Amino acid sequence: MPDQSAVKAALAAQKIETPSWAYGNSGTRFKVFAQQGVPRDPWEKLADAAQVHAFTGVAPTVALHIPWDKVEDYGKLAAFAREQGIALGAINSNTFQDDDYKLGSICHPDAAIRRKAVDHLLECVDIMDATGSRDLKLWFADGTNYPGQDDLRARQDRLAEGLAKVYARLGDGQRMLLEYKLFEPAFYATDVPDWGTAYAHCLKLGEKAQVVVDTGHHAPGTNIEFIVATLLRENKLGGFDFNSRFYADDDLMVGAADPFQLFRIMYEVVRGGGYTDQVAFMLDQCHNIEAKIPAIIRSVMNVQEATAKALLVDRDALSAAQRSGDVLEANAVLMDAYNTDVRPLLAEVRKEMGLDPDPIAAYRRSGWTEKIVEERVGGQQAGWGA
Ligand code: AOS
Ligand code: ZN
Ligand code: ZN
Repeated sequence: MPDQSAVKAALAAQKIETPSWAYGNSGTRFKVFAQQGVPRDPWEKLADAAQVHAFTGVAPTVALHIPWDKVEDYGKLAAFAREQGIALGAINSNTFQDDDYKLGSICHPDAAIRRKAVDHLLECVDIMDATGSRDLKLWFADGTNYPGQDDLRARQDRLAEGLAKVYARLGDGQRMLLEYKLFEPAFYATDVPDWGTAYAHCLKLGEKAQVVVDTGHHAPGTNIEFIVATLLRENKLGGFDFNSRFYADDDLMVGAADPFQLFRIMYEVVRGGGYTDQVAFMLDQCHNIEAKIPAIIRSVMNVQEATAKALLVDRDALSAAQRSGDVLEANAVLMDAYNTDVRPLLAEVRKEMGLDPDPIAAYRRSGWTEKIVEERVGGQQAGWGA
């Protein structure tokens, strides 16, 4: 059996990044239901993120999205984050909300549009310099809707060219995380549709380029843990965008739709030596109908629970069963860990960290919700419609 104190230490050391856009109002293309007390600017998003960290102890960074979180002085924003007891995390670029990008951004047939997109990405690296962020997270909405609309191979060439320009600008200790997505908003062909395409580009770019796995970006039934295992083997897993999906890119709370899948993913992370700072655990979610801060706390806890179960797998017993070809026993060892109620263990970890064992109850008692509802009038939309 894994050593309990080592498991607890590993859980206490976990870092889960929350996304700034999860704190703002969001919805589907049918309706955005505004909530009271949501942040009106990036500063207030950071103040909310600091609450999540204060009650969980494992959410010390917040991902920014440019331009949704545009400010005059990013150094000042980073200093404000530090005052709140947190830090700024990955910088997410946006090359999808401008009329110019109708036919794509860095894959666009027109060189002037490609230049504009690359300039935005370079600006994001400038922002990383100011905030001290390590990771530039790239997700491209580029693709085509109709066969023949554009040349699939030429688009790959343009993608490689644009990425290389941004890669060349990365400083020491900075990384580029390339996210793939099977579908949406392009429906016939997406320019970075799968881990293989992302991997091929990252491999050519160099070691500062890594693949990011968004759990909502696959076809139904995809074995995501296999992708995780493969990328880790190749030293190309840069991180995760965690969320849950029932149908498509639903961006629901991680661990809500399929906690077993999350456990299997976390097991491959642990098994593959990926439980280090090199693999970023980020949330990429929108809380459209539920209260946002408690939902983000719940999401962090869901990741912690899956991680705890993954750490509890009796790996010696598992490999003994695997070596002897004992199919049922091997499966049982894995399921034993998955079926363990890890909530008491995590409550102990929290107590040892000086935290309340029940972060959601503690948050609710804190009066923060009442305070922001009273103080903030006219909350900001996350910027993300669907
Ligand atoms: C889009 O589908 C991707 O998941 C992005 O990672 C993300 O949701 C968006 O870029 C917000 O920054
Ligand atoms: Zn994502
Ligand atoms: Zn997504």
